Amino acid sequence: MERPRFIKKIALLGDPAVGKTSLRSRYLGLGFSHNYTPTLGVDFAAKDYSDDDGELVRVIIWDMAGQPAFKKLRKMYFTGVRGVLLVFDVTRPYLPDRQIVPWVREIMDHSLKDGLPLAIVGNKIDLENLRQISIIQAGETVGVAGAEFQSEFPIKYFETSAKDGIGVDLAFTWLIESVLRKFP
Ligand code: G3D
Ligand code: MG
Repeated sequence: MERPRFIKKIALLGDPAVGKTSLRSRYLGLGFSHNYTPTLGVDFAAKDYSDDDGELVRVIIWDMAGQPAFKKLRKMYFTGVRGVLLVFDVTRPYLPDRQIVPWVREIMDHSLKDGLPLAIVGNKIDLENLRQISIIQAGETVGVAGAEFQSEFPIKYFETSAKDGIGVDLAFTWLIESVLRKFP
């Protein structure tokens, strides 16, 4: 097996049951299942990614339990994280001060460089009839998150369905490429 030249660590953050573990399985090509088991603590998986120059990068994707009780544990695993996928569920009411701001502050507390490349992900867009956060409100979260960052890090909003596989590769690929640009 070819050895990757770099290892980059990214993390999935967001409230419980928004779809973090499902997005990761989808990205890893493991499909989607409806057996919800809350992630306990942290859990990781790796995927090799070929960058533009055909160089192999091993991406370690940490799935962090969203429960407040795991905050201390998340901190321990945050060392070396170079990018974050911050997930919310578009079928819940729009509460950016709770869905976005605390997570961005957590990222700021743990990252040495005043922020990190951040993909904000509105998940479960397949549940159209249950949707409570409009695409316009969802897009505004980029500004909400950006206001917390002290320096220039790329932030972008993506809409996904882990269930149907929509937007998932796009979000992960953008994040990984942003990480490779910021932390070559
Ligand atoms: P978490 O890791 O953020 O805690 P999970 O969330 O990935 O465990 O998902 C929580 C629940 O949401 C699961 O449902 C899962 O199947 C569902 N889910 C995740 N992503 C999507 C999506 O894109 N669309 C739909 N419709 N459901 C999704 P259950 O039924 O097991 O509670
Ligand atoms: Mg989980």
